[in-house]
Amino acid sequence: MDKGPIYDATSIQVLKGLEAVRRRPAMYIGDTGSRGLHHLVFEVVDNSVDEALAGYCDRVEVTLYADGSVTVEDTGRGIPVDLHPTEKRPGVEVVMTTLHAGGKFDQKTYKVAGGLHGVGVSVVNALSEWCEVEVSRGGKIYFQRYERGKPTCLLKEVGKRKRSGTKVSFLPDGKIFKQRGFNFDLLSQKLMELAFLNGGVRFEIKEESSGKSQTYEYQGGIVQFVKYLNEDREPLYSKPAYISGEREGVWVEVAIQYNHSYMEDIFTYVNNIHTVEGGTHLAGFKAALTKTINSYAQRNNLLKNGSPALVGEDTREGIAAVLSVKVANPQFEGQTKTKLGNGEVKGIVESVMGEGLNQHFEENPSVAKLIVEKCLSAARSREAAKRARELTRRKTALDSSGLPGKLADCSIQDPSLTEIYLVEGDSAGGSAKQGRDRRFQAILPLRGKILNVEKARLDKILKNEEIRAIVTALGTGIGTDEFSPEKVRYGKVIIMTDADVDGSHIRTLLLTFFYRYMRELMELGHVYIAQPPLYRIKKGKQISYAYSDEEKEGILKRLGQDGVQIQRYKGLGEMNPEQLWQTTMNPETRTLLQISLMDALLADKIFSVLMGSKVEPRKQFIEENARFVRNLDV
Ligand code: 0RA
Repeated sequence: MDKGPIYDATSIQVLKGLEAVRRRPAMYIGDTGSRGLHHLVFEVVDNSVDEALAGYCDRVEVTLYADGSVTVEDTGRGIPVDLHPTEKRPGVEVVMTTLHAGGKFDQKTYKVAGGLHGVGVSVVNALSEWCEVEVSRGGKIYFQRYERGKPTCLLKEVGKRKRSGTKVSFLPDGKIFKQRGFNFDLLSQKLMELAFLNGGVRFEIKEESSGKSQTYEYQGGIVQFVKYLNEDREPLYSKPAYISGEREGVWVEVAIQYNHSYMEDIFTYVNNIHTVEGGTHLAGFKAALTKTINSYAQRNNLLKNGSPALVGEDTREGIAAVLSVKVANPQFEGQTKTKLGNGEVKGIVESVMGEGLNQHFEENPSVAKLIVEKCLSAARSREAAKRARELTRRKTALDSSGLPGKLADCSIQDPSLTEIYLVEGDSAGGSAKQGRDRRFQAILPLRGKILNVEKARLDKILKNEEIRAIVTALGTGIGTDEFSPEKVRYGKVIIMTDADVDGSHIRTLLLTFFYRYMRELMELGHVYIAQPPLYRIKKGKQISYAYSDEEKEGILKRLGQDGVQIQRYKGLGEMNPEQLWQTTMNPETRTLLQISLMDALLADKIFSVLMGSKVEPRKQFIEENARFVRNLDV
């Protein structure tokens, strides 16, 4: 069965398709870094989830192996194995080796067009050193292996099994990916998200080398998701509202629960893809929320006589919500292709949600009343914030150029070339000012406390002088109506703090601020953390810097112990301007840590837990996730 020609005229055509994927992988999976690598796993998992959505699969299992390979196994129908009518090859071989063949069999599932997901398992196959697929279907087990996309054998029967399913194993190609090795925690977090979005389906992940494993299964779906988001906050009432419905082939599902914080936490999904940049579905959600709350409040005389209507942001203060829509032909737009563009979806979401929410209010008047009161209080503070913002413009000590007095600006104006250092303390700020390259590096020294923005409203946040200086220096404005990331005056915003507990606290506060109020700057990769050295090691005239304890040990081994002087830097202030430049600021020699929001849900959790008001979850979280917290605090 293994003999005979594998390649005929049609399969040569096909291989040309996969060759195109290998030549320009970024076109299909976004990039060839860590993000693209992990994307491969989700490409396969998405297919399993499609089976679950079609009602055939209740389990997806991911296993990571020490050699960098991975297996995704599901209990779906199994990829068809019968001969494809026109290709004259087994369906599974066509699916594995033909671009965009995945959805052809099954028009009903919501396939993604344009986005990065849904490009098909064949892309995973093309970008793998080897790939093996095992299909259980019709009582039999079938197997085929591929190398760099090409079959190395014909599809063969290898056993018998009653249950159906698909098992895809692959090793990402070392020639294509810059680094291999999957991140258990990242994949695990994403599977948790899928488990919330697909209630009742069990997702499991295992890592062979460490023995770690996780299982996620939520019967309650997105209602449990919202409860999870609010876990570290105080909910306003106990039971989240759940609304679902369908119009014109678009499925809409919403869960909402308000909490006592001032944060707006809305996670939106299209076909299980997190739409970081929002889009028409989110617009419909917001419109329905504002309209429904206003009309309910009016009808029930909950608004004071003559008080103005609640505006959108009033109705979103302290909201935790998940919006999940399923759209047959989603159009993705935006910088990261995570913004839904389909115009019709806005009205559909608005109508489904408006109806459902109204009904929820009528059935739960006490909940409705609590929400309206919360919105009214938000409206009052919005007025106060407006006054505070005007104060920002007038009261910050600005020089003639309209910039904060303590900012040492750079001479170049082109943001693609410039960077600003936010520096802890005046003395380090002084060294940075002297040491910098003033053509493209600006310095803003920060003194005193940065406010914890998780616990305060915008009006209070804007009274904080340090934050006002940051906002003015960056030039982006702040707040729902005013924040414009495209106005940022510097391409890199670099946080530079001491390598001690205080420094790490200030760094977390600043990151929380950017995450909550300037998230797009983070998403677009503008935010960085400077990496000052921990040690200066001197032997004779030779000076080395070590950025970690391991590095220090390495250097000491190399130099030998005699006549070596080691200085441990506790603060940036201990370095003179020249040293600071050389070790931490010179683009030729420094390392910067770029903050990436690969996982928004995890980031959200980290910030709400670390900076929120409940102490117990914080302790527990730090214990359970020491690694993440450390990562954040690198
Ligand atoms: C093509 C058609 C059908 C299912 C699949 C592909 C499929 C692909 C993958 C990849 C991983 N797991 C998968 N499970 C299914 C429809 C099958 C049918 O009509 O019977």
